[in-house]
Amino acid sequence: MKKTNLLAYAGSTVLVVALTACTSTKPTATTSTTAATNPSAPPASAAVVPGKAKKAYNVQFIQGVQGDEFYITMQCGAEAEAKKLGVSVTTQGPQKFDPTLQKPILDSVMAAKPDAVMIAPTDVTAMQNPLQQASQSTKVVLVDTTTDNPSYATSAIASDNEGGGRAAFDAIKQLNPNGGKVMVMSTDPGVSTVDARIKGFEDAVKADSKFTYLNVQYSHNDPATAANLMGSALQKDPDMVGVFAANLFSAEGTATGVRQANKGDQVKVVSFDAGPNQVKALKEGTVQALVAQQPELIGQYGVDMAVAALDGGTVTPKVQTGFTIITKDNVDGDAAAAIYKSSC
Ligand code: T6T
Repeated sequence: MKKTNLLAYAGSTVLVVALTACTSTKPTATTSTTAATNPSAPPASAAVVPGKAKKAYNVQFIQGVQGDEFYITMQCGAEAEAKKLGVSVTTQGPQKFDPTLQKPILDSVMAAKPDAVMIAPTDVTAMQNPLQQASQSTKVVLVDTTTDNPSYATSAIASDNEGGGRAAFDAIKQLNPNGGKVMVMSTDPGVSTVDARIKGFEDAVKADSKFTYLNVQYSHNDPATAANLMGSALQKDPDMVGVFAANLFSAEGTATGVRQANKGDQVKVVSFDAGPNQVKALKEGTVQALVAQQPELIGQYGVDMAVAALDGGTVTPKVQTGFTIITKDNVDGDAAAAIYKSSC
């Protein structure tokens, strides 16, 4: 695989909102959207952040799930920004990526009357009404995921997930120029981010006659389930050439399943996210490319937007962050900074 090809593709597809530098104490943003020329560099040309918040606001961050390096890294970005602005961020998340576990956390957070809630909703439908209701008494900032109708939100900050799915297919295509059968390993239907990634990937596969789209398998965000599903899928389609794993936990399980089936030479795996276990699989050669998001930046912008709204400043309703495509060739070089953290 040629590093330059993958990186060039990523550079041409990563869309970011460019925020203009300014010394104002409130975030202001241009509406321009630019292509990142270097996907390993932060996508925003210059982030505009308030100097200090007008008050020591209390921002509550509710993750999609605890212990996920994507959300841990987001927490690090949020906490660093909060410190800079003179506000507080408290973080908690459900044990599983599950709205029945996340809603009670939102309820208890709301009972304490926070100034703002920054949340990654775990389901597009189940979290719609609870968040709409919450927005009547607090600022709601969506980070990463969204719900069916996010019009209640002060701001929504996320990756270009559909574009990331397309980028994943392009990586698989470069690894398998002759085409073949490919599939997706996902989490659960109803998660906005992974659903968008699947769409981007599926549309791209279906537009390329050399490739056959098998299906999407749902691992419930559990690596062991993903590994089992992968083993069965390879028994059914032993000539499969590629898998797109749509997030961190499905990727961990996919790598295990491919390794256990001894199919590492034949099946090329490209996954979203860049947790430490995924990086290990990349270095070992079970996974060929990682589409790393910018969770730290998402957390930072989340706090910026909450503070801007509370201060009565300018809020950008939708902020899109970029990607870094990590391969074996750049993992220890200019892409190292894109690897997610296990602690702040
Ligand atoms: O991929 C991220 C996140 O973007 C997605 O919404 C859920 O899964 C992750 O947290 C990775 O585990």
